[in-house]
Amino acid sequence: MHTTVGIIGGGPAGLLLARLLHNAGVGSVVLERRDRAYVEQRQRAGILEQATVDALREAGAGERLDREGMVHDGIELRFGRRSHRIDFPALTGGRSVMVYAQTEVVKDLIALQLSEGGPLLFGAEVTGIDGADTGSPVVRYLHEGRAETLTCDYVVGCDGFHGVARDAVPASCRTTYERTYPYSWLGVLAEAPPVYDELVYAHSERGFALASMRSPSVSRLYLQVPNGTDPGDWSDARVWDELDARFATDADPGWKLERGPITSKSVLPMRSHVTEPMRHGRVFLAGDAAHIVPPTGAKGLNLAAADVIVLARALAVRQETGSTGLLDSYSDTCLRRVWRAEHFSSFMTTTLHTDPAQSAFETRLQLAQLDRVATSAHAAAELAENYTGLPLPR
Ligand code: FAS
Ligand code: PHB
Repeated sequence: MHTTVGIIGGGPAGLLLARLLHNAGVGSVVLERRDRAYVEQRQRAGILEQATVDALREAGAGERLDREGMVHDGIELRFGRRSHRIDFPALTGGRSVMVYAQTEVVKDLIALQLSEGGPLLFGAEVTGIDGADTGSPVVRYLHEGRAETLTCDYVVGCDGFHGVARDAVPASCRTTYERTYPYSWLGVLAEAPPVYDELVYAHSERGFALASMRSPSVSRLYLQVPNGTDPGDWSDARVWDELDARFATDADPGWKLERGPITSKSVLPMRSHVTEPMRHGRVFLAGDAAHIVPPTGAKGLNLAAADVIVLARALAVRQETGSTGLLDSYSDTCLRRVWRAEHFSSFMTTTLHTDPAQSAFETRLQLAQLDRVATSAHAAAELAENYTGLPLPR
């Protein structure tokens, strides 16, 4: 098979790229290792920045998003047993976020791609890329037990953190930046109506907690837990008791979450990771294949979308005019945004979580920073601007 753009990975980055290229008349093929059911049920992000929502609408995937997505104009911070609301539109000149789960974004994009797009192959495991430095790189993959090849003008690695595309950037040209964190998240999905209108981020001496949602009847909740935690050690009752303890405030001591059956429990380690450059020859990296952020800033999915929005425009301009200017600046353009999001995500993570080894002095510094956000419009605006997402490079 030959195509203009070979896309490795059918996650949000790969699927959105294929849609934007389809709409720009640029041919592509998506190779996804797992089957459709697996990719569509994989619980991940839940918050969409305005730029991501705009791109999904432009890609033709806005109909269900606009019908079922929940616009949120703020978040609540809880710390020192008090609470403070961050008003996004007031602090950012009108911006907000959308609560719409990654699972639903992926379902919408897959349905579109299969109904009116280029080839999307499930169960196609890419094993390597040859000729990244040539004019026609070749993607090797296994499909239905057969070894196959796809020749391309360009290859885009949207294959996530554990993918193979990153290896196409020779170690001699690649720089890796990484930070790990001394805690993880226990994430639960519960058939329980969220009793909070907006997401609640809580700093407590017992550790971090986050109350998010998937719909008016399904809650998505997170607890800071030690690395290596076994979800099996957390009974439903223990999860709910701990959540209530961490969200407690003096102003409303009776406030409690509505409880319901917990349908999934998983432990997510925290990591910050950046690979530079995000391009080598005719191979480009996008999304988690190039960078990982801890989810406290809700940036993961949105960064992946930002990468492919920039790349789709660059590939469309190259096809229309032959100019490779935007392709040549792709890595630098995206890395500026990536490092901003890395900084914000690390700030949110280290300010809101309690490192088991931290001193009482460090805890005081965290509370002083949170008090600053609660009492200074400038500090609150800084958080709101980053959370709602900085404008994409034009
Ligand atoms: P993805 O990892 O989503 O997709 C990569 C795809 O490539 C996968 O479908 C994989 O099967 C496929 N693939 C891999 N190797 C392949 C190969 N060799 N051949 C073919 N296909 C291959 N972000 C938030 O903002 N909030 C959250 O709560 C949140 N929770 C997360 C929970 C987890 C467990 C993880 C891992 C991430 C979470 N994130 C969260 C971040 C998440 O949203 C990612 O940023 C987002 O999925 C990135 O999308 P992609 O870059 O498309 O990578
Ligand atoms: C989620 O809804 O899964 C979610 C929301 C905000 C975050 C992380 C995860 O910061």
